[in-house]
Amino acid sequence: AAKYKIVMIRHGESEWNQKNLFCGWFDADLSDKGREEAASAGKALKSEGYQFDVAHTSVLKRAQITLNTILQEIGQTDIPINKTWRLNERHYGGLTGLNKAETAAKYGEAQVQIWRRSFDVPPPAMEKDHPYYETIVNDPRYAGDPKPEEFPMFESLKLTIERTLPYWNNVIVPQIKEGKRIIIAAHGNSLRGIVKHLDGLSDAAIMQLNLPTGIPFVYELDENMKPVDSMVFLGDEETVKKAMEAVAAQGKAK
Ligand code: DG2
Repeated sequence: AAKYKIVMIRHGESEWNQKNLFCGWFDADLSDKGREEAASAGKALKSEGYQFDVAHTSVLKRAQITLNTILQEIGQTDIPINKTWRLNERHYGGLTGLNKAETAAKYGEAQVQIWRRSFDVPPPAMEKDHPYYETIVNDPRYAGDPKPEEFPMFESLKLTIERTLPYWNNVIVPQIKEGKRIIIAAHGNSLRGIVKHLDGLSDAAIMQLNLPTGIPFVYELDENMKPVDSMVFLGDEETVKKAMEAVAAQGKAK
């Protein structure tokens, strides 16, 4: 039987999602549409009576603004918010800032599909002469954490999971077990990592999952943290399906 419930959400559409650019650790803002998605998500949670004790998010503002908007909508701006790079989007390495459709036109859709969705093939590294290298590496929010030797220059989904799961297991799970009601506002790929873990999806199965922006989803877990109900979106099925297909299609050459 279900004992715990946890809500997760990928941030609303960012300005870089809108422009179809690989974003990763670049700190893009939400687009106007993304702000609306965040507000709608908050309203949907409110109408179902959701309240939370603790929130977790990344250090990136697209996730934080989404979370803050939701908390405003549900009248809970005062709950503790934990921010961690471990929930950041996967680091898109040298692809950061490139247009996904143009990259598909240049390298082929199959290659872009591998870069976006393969489990363990990483994107090329972000080199020192990359236009966003300095901005990301010298960002004061990362001073000391991650440690210089763990600071990524690229990440596959596998590498993303390796730094997200310790946070899930060591910080979030104990809170769930204490009975805390939790919301996580994060990113397409950091959340795919958590979903893969919870649902025990194979490396092949997780390739097929595209998370839509700004639609909350709920997991009901038993006492052993096994899902009784997986990824139940607070949105109508057709809208969710279309939004997932649109994310998948971002890697097509136009
Ligand atoms: C997107 C995900 O991350 O891209 O980094 O471009 O969730 O922060 O918008 P998010 C990015 P895809 O893996 O879907 O291409």
